[in-house]
Parts: sequence; structure tokens; C-alpha cells
Amino acid sequence: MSFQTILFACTDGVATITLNRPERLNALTNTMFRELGKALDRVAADPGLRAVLLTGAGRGFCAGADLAGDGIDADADLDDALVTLYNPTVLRLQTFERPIVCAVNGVAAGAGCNLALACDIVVAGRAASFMQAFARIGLIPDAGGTFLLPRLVGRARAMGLAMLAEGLPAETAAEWGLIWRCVEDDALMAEAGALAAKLAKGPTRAYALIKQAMAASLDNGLEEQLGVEARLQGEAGRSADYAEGVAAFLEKRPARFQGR
Ligand code: T3D
Repeated sequence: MSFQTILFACTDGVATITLNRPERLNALTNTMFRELGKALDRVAADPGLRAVLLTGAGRGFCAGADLAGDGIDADADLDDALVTLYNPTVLRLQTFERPIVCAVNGVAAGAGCNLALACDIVVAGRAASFMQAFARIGLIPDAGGTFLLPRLVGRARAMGLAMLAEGLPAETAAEWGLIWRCVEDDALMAEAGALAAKLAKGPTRAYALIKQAMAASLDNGLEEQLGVEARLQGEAGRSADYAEGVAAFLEKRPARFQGR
């Protein structure tokens, strides 16, 4: 499968998707959204692909909507693009039934920042930064920014990020709990790759259920969420990986999860 705007490679159960417009800091185009969707379709259809690693080519991760090309159509309402491309992509990443590691290799701005934050585990190189660039051009955070930011870092920091639209260094992003970890730049791909490889050998179904449970908790009270946990744990408990996990524990050996 060949693409114009992304690279797609599969190794040892990990599908690596690289946003690949480095001359534009991987700014998002309509084609890129469609190709990202096709790459995820391919992963979803292959039970042997059990984790996704998302990153960017060149010195940036993603500079948000392409302000010069087909990313913003001057004749169309912006909400059309959000409804047809951005929002389905954010929902897909958040509900995708494989763990998604994002390796943020440089600046992540605008919707590029929020696509990164929609992934499950975000690791950034020390030189990377996270910028809600929208207000610089008279827009508001989209691609889930107004949903995730206050939940991740609290209202005060979310408002500062959204209104001041300054780049937040990766190290501070990790301190604030916006991302999982900040690592040295030259260690980024090895560390993120190792995380994805580990997840690709893990209990895939349980990971999908963890994603569901965490997402549900954002809207639920304790009692409802306990109900969600009971239902999803019931499902996890019927998986072959649960049986294997318990057997491996009792036999004092590493578990060999099959992702079922
Ligand atoms: O419905 C809709 O479609 C609306 C949806 C909107 C969602 C959004 O994401 S809105 C936010 C859009 N993004 C931005 O406003 C960020 C724009 N970029 C920047 O502010 C800066 O590039 C960065 C702070 C991200 C990085 O700065 P720097 O100095 O490291 O790089 P640079 O020199 O500005 O960029 C390098 C090249 O990439 C440059 O091209 P050139 O001059 O070398 O030919 C630059 O024009 C290009 N580039 C960077 N960002 C974009 C871009 N080209 C098109 N679109 C971009 N977003």
C-alpha cells in the first residue's frame, strides 16, 4: 500500500505511521487525513498488527492544518472540515482497538498537537514543543483540544495554552501531565518503538477495554463508572489472554499473550 503524504511500515506486530510532508512540518491536508484513515483501516483488518506508532518525518511532528494548501479551503466553512475529517480522526484514534503510541519528534502545533494528545501514550523528544497555535490565527482549539486540555492539565493551564498560544516545551508538558514522558531527542524513536513493541505483545483486547473505560470515566460519576468497570472486566475475563496471564503467573513464566 503506497501513500502520498504518510509512510506506513509494519514490523513485529507494530504498524508505524509517519506523517510525511517534512517541508511543511507535516501540516495536515485532506489527503493526509484520508490516508491516515486508510492506514488505520489496514491495521484494524490485520489481527497480527497489535500496536500503532505515530510520528512525523523531519524536524517537526505536525504543524496543524496546512494553511497554504488544501488543509484550509477559503471557500468552505471550517466546520465542514472538522465534521468530515478532523473529528472522525480524533474519535478513531481515541476508540481504536489497538494501543497507539505517539512519538512527538518536534513541534506539534494546532490540530497537530491535539492529534498527538488523542493518542494513548505520548512520548516527546526534549526539543519538541506543544503549541495550541489556533489563537495566533484567530481560531479556537479544535481536534478535541477544548475537551482534553482542561481534563489533562486543569482549566488554568488549559486557558493559558489556548489564549497565549505559546509553545510548551516537552519537559514541561511531561511535568504538567499533558504527555507520558520527555526523553532525549536521539533516544526518542528507540524508546517509543520499544513501548509500541511491548504493547504489541500485550493483551490487545484488555488494552481496547482500558481505552473504553478511561473514555467513559470522563463523563461518569463513580457509581456509573463502577458499572462500566464491571461490564468491561467481565469481557476481559472471558479473553484467552486473561487465562494465559493467570496460567503464566501460577507457572512463574512470562505470559504469551495472543491478543484474543
Ligand atoms: O477546518 C479547518 O481546516 C480549520 C482547522 C484548523 C486546525 C489548525 O490546526 S489551525 C492551526 C494551524 N497551524 C498553525 O497556525 C501553525 C503554523 N505554523 C507555525 O506557527 C510555525 O511554523 C511553527 C511554530 C509550527 C514552527 O515554526 P518554525 O519557525 O520552526 O518553522 P517555520 O519556518 O514557520 O515552518 C517551516 C516551513 O513549514 C515554512 O515553509 P517555508 O517558509 O520554509 O517554505 C512554513 O511556512 C511551513 N509551515 C509551517 N506550518 C505550516 C506551514 N505551511 C502550511 N501550513 C502550516 N500550518
